[in-house]
Amino acid sequence: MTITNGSTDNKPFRIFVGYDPREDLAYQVCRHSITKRSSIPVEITPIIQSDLRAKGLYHRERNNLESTEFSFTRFLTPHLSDYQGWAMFVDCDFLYLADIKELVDLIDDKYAIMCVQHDYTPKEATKMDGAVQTVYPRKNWSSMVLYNCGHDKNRLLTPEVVNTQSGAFLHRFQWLEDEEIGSVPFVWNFLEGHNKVVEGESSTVPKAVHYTRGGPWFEAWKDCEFADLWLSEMEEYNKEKKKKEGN
Ligand SMILES: [Mn+2]
Repeated sequence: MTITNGSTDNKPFRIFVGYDPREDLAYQVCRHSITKRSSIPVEITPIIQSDLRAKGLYHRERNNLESTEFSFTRFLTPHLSDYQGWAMFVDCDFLYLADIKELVDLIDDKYAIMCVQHDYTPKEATKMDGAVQTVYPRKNWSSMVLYNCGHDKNRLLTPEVVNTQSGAFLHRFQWLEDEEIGSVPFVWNFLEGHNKVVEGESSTVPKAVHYTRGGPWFEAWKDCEFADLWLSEMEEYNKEKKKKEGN
């Protein structure tokens, strides 16, 4: 299969990161963790709800079941990519530990989307800063998705659909048939507190940690698993930021 917008042409690989003002630092560190390790050009854009509202692309009323500001806006990824090529959406609560090129190399044009297909029921009733956690099939699948934006089926994902369809329709990818959803190894959406590293099995070592319960940028989660990795990445980000500001 040929890749329409991966590492084989000169266009940067587009990455949209869900942005929430309450988690600005998480976004900055996630972004830093991608760019620092990437051997291919990437274009990283935060998905900011207030910007999309100002542009008239988003007008849903906020619902208290939405734990982040990008619960629905993430599904604008194909539209924001002009329904061309491939693009990735990822939550801001990810820490990348591997070169994003390895993920781009898995892209297969026969799929409309590709993601980690978790079989997962969360133990916690609440997450992050007390927002309500809801349980549904395909939980967490939409948190990191490679979108084949040029695929005919994704043309159905218009701003109108994103603004009016139910959370179930969108998060369960109900505009697609099952066989149009490709699978990516779980290590690319390694759920902190759920997925485990098996000693001696390199295929279980996370390439991207997803602090889905809340990460070390929240006081309550500063001692979570892989917190040390996130904190050292944050220190490095802060140092580089200071250096840039000094110049
Ligand atoms: Mn998340």
